[in-house]
Amino acid sequence: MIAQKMQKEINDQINAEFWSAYLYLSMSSWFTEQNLPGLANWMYVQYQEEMAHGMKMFRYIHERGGEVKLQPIAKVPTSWKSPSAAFDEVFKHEQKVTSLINKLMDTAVELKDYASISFLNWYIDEQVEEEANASDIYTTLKEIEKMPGALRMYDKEFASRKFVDETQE
Ligand code: OFO
Repeated sequence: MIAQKMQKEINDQINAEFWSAYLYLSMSSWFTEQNLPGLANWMYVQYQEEMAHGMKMFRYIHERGGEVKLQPIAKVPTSWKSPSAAFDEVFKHEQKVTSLINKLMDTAVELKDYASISFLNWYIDEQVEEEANASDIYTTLKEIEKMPGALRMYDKEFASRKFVDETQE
């Protein structure tokens, strides 16, 4: 049985993951409206990934005999000043999520909840990739977004990205 404190914090994180999904879906819509379908697709895949991150926690709480308590999803922004501004927000948001995951790990360690430590290790590794991806795209966009031709070419690189659910063992 999972401890109440751990259960509450994972429930809060499910909400944070679903909020991330909602943010990236909003960004996907905005990129579509900017005629950047590749980046819109990248964001749509990111939305699917965040839903899967939340659902992995959802299943875990049940596996541990706990209760899932879904909470309201707060409002998300709907427009950005530029493509790089959107990715700057992604990067900063992912840094925040990393700190939330680290706090969850602190609680698991404090409670000597070894199952949760093992479970959360997946998220610790995932956050390294999430931050690196956002930072790389931000850096490139910052350099090229004033050059329409280069921006269109770069956008095409993301058109074929497909969602692969890495949360299923
Ligand atoms: Fe779930 O990794 Fe992004 O937020």
